[in-house]
Amino acid sequence: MGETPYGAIGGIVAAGSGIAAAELLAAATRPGSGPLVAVGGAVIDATPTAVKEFAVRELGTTDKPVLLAVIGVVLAALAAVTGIAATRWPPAIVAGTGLLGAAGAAAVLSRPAATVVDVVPAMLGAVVAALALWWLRRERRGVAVAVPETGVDRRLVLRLALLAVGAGAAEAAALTVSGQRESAAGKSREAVRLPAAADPAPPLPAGVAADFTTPNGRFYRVDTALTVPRVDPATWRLRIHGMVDREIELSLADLLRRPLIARDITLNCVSNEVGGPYIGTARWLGVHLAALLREAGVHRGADQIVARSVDGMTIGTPVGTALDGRDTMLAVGMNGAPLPLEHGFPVRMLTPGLYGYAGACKWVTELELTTFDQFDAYWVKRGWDRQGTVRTASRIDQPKPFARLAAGRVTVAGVAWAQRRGIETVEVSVDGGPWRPAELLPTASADTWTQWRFDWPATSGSHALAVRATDRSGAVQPGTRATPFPAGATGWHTVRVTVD
Ligand SMILES: Nc1nc2c(c(=O)[nH]1)N[C@H]1C(S)=C(S)[C@@H](COP(=O)(O)O)O[C@H]1N2
Ligand SMILES: [Mo]
Repeated sequence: MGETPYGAIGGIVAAGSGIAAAELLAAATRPGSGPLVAVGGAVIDATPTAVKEFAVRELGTTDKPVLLAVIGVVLAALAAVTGIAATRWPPAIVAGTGLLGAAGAAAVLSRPAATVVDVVPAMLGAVVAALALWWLRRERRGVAVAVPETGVDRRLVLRLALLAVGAGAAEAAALTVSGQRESAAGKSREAVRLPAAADPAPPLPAGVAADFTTPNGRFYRVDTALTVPRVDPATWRLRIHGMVDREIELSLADLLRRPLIARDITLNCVSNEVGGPYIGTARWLGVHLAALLREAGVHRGADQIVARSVDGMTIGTPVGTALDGRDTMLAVGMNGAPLPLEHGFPVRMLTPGLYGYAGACKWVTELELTTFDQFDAYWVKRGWDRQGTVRTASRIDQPKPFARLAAGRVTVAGVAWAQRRGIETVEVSVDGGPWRPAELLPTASADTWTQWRFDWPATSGSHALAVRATDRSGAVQPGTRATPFPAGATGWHTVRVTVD
């Protein structure tokens, strides 16, 4: 083997050692503050909206593993280049590891919750990587170690193996430590006892479909958190401040002592494509926000609530949507259980009628009363609509696209939603023909989706089924196609099928 492959492998092994050391120190001292996740977070924040939309659309929830894999490949390439350069020009050791360490430290500092000491793991990583590269320098003089026939440098191979094993062990230890924290977070969630609602959800109407409520395990998840934030419910606090007469600070126990409401509410993501999966309905338990805001005394002129989460997300919600009588809440429970960690444990916002990015901050710790003029929240900075009002929309769930069906009676079914306004009618059109009314199933309220059914006498051939909804304000869902950016997709969901 020549210098170049040794250099490349050496570079990768040295970088792996540095990263493992950094991740271990971070996991042991401040979980979630490691440089790898920080780089991922910085990349997510810097990713242009078009690329984010593409990732959400094409990759769904695998977008995060894919991102980590891409970062891994890029890092390996940079490490290999550093390693090769180091075989020719030793100062490259310091230059390369220094640059990678600085990039890691910068990414760590770019994280909202970061403090200066959080750069220590990245710096340690750079030093470990540099020492490893130095140790791996191929001996040119002195003891002859190369076996001439094969060109294999035994001592170098041994050192590479030792470093690889050490890095593997450190990485395994880091994963064990964070795994333990994770199960501790899970246990503290299980220990939370939620009181019953003082104002319970109206019972679901008779005849509601079995899949009206989305089970927690099947509820879509959309967020920018590369690792799920672990919030200790014992130390969690919510601060309500800004343009208020009296600041309020609440612990979880304080929150749970207040009268709780339970409501069925459909939540959906503005990034959902026409026909997309990012929508679900759950029975949420929480504290009505209006009461808390009245206690705080919101100043005249404050038109925006900026919710901040432990991971630095900011979500701007119009003040009006918390005070106009709708069930805007600080939710603590979802379908009879404490909020799942990935859905915002211990507390999240929920605003009926608004897309998640505008009204549903997870892992929330702060509500600041301010104005839209004064502050742009995370997604608004990236060009998304300020108001985030849910558009009237509908989806065909059955039959599936490109299904092969037998001729005869076929049930076409799906959901339609227009939270706050409610669904008035759903219509289906076959092959661009007249719109025919679908049967609406019972639903909980205007804040939940409406399930629908349509009996279709299918004849053989290939057919296009389209659906459109009309909400109770009389607005008909428009057929014009619009992308999710900047205010939610429009267009009729159309499914093509073949009937034999
Ligand atoms: N802290 C935090 N809250 C967040 C987000 C986020 O990235 N971070 N994403 C929002 C978006 S875009 C949506 S659609 C909903 C999704 O909530 P879910 O994952 O519980 O379905 O959460 C909202 N709350
Ligand atoms: Mo979203």
